[in-house]
Amino acid sequence: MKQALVGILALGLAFGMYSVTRQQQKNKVPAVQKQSSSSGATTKDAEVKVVNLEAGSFYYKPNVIEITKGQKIKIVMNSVSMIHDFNIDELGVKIPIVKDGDTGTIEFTADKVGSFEYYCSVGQHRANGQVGTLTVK
Ligand SMILES: [Cu+2]
Repeated sequence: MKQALVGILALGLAFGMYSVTRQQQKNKVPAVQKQSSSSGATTKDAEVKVVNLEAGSFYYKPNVIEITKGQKIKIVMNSVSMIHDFNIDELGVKIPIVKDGDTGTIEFTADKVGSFEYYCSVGQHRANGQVGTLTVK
C-alpha cells in the first residue's frame, strides 16, 4: 500500500515537471517570432519593445520612435543600401557600422524623458537627412 502511494506521488511530480517544461516552451515561441519580424513595424510586450529599423540612403524608417521612460527597447537595424551606423549621443547609444544587407542591434533602457535625435555618422549622411527622433515620455 505504501509503495503504491509513493508511486502515485512520483507520477504526480513527474507530470508537474512535464507541465512546467511545456509552458516554458510555449512562452518561447512568440518571442522568437517577434525578433524575426522584418516589417519595419514595432512590437511591444511587457519586457522589451523591439523596433525594426531600416537604414538606407539617406534615411531611417521609421524616423520617429516613441517609448515610455524606463522601458527596455531593442533596436534591430537592417541596412538596405550602403553602410550606416546609429547614434543617440545624449543616451550614449551606438550601433557600429552595418554593411549593406547586414543587421546590427542594440538594447538599452531609456531613463531620461525628452526628445533625442538619432543619426548616422557615416560621411555626409546626417547632413543628407539620415536622422530620426526618439521620444521618451
Ligand atoms: Cu548612413
